[in-house]
Amino acid sequence: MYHLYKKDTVEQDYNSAKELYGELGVDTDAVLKQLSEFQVSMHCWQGDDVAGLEEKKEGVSGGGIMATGNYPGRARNGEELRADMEKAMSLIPGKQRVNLHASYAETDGAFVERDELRPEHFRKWIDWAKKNNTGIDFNSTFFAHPMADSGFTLSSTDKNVREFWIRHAKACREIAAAIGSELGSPVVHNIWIPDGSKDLPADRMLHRQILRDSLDEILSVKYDRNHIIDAVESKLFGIGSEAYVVGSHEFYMGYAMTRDVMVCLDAGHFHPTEGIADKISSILTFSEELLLHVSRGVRWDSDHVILLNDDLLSIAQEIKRCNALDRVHFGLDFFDASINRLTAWVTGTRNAMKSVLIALLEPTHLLREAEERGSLGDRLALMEELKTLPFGSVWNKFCLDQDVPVGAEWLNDIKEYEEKVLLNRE
Ligand code: RNT
Ligand code: ZN
Repeated sequence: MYHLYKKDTVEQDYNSAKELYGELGVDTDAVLKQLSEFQVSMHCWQGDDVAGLEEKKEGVSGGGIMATGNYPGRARNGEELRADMEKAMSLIPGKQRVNLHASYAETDGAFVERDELRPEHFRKWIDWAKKNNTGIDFNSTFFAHPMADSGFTLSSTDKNVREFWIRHAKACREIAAAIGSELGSPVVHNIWIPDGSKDLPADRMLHRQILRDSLDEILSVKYDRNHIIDAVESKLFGIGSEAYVVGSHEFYMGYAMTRDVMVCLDAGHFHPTEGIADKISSILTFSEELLLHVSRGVRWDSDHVILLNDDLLSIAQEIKRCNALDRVHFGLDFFDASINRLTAWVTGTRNAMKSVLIALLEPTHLLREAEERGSLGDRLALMEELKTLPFGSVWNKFCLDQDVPVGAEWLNDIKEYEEKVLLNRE
């Protein structure tokens, strides 16, 4: 059994932290309120290793992404996936949205091709979201499908292939808009394609022009922004697309800025030492909104469970310092099959919330004052001193208020769920 916190201790610690932050000009009660309204978009694909729920015609191909590991208990159907996700969410303070992929359609045993998907194929997800009072986000699925086998989808030179995927994306946007309208909360619809090549292409431009035109065709159908917000996600390289990725960062920056769609920055899709935090203020200078896929790159993999490390903290800090909590959509994107999948979800999502809490607790005005005075030594020293403020006491109080386990207590719940539920799955 992991240590159980005493309510009184949590309250006492919070009160002294509150006093200290108060002296620095930070109102912790107001921060807790703000944090309780902040939404993290939790990705369903951590629960089943990105397998999806489709009735498959034949074997699937990966598109350069894969979850490694074979920890027991993978969700095998929609019911199990939703139950696992619900359990994980019960251990995370704050509000979550549910991020779906088109491959999580439920079609009652019938094979439905990706370009024929309809809102009703997501009825179970929608009803479940309503019951849990959460929003939904959505992704077209351009991988794990025979039509993606050539390594090209929307940027394919083959008209048949290209048009199939254009129809798919159009169907997905219709689904997203329908869900957004039904739930009364705009659905973020994200497009990521695996297109690229293992070795040096002779014509890099051709596929990019085709991709531009395909996207224009997809986005020519207009929807109410209160129902759907479109995003495009870049990548540097993938397995099998080491030398060339059609949808690079520069490509989508240009596309998004000229077409008024959101850029999606995935933290794992850049050079190993290149963080995404610094990009936030640049993009928000020109764009109203921004989508993040918060992930963790480790060498060639871009999808490890996120840690409360400098990368994550800098992202949250930038959102706060740009005063852009309502302009940044905070999505998670990691998948680990080598540990209990709920542990992965809960660890990563709690970390996302913690990072935002730490950022909101920052007395940014003190840093700005030092900067304005030109006291750069003070600014640096202050940033370092702020690192040891008692944010943990505020976090524990947040968990207590939100009626979720404090500290590592939640691992007890996971263990019980693993024994009772997960280990009974074949
Ligand atoms: C792949 C992209 C993409 C996917 C998910 C499943 O490199 O990051 O966002 O991980 O959509
Ligand atoms: Zn991503």
